[in-house]
Amino acid sequence: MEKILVIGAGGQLGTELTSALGELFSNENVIASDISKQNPALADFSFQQLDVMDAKALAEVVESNQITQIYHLAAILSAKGEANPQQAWHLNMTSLLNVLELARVKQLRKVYWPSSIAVFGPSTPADNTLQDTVMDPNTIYGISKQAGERWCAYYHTKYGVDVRSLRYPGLIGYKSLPGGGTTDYAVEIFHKVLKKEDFTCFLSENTALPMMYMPDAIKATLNLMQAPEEKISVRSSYNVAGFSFTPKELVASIQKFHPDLKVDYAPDFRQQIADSWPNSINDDQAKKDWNWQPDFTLDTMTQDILENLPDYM
Ligand code: AKB
Repeated sequence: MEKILVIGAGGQLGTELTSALGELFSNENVIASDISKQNPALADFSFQQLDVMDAKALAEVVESNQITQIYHLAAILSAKGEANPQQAWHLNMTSLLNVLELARVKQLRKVYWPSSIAVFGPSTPADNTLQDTVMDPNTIYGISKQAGERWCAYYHTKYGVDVRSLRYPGLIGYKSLPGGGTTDYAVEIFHKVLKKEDFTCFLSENTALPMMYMPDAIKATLNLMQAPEEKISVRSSYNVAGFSFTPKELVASIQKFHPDLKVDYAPDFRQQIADSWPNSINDDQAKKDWNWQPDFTLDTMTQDILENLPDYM
């Protein structure tokens, strides 16, 4: 029987992934944890307030709950990381090392840790970016994700830890808000339109970025984690793609339902981060290894969010 610990369960991805894991393994086998107090969306789960930087406290939670798998989602994202690079590096790296080391010592069955398209940089070919290509990240978040990928591959090769990872594009969901990313505009705009407010976008209108709708991100994560071990040929982190769009294309998609939406563009420091990331991602390896296929397009996502977001606002 599997007992799962989700670290960073109160965040944008965590709240939805914890629910999905509860459906798969049943809620009593999933322990939600976060440095913040319990998110009301996690009311149906056992909750541990936990600072993953405290290796001893982490080991105690794992031991007392007989945890067999960890999903470690806590991280400082790209835009927020630039405000305090030392802190972002420290949190993103030390927390991962605490988890990997515990997985080695306790022989945990599986570990999940998200990487990001932020591992790519200005010299990476921007269109249809391949799994294996130039990587020169220039945000501290991207640098920590690239180093983290190497640590994951190292723990797998050297100690046999079954750690798996995806390079998420920008994740868009309606159930919770993102915090501190460069792709956050694509969530904020939906809140503005439903409040009938104008939107000022912090990226320029033609900035194409890889994005993914949350149900596809959850599906990709669960598919990867359930794939037989011998199918996992990438032990750093898999490229996965949903779709790519520019702010202008997202606005046009929303305007099919809300023609009165007004947007202006005031690019800030996040523009430079976005410009260093790919426009689109090649995920052939994920398709080949564990049959990855996204379900949503830009327009089907837009429609789904506009229908469902009002219940969460
Ligand atoms: C961010 O914008 O920092 C994240 C990411 C792409 O990893 N959403």
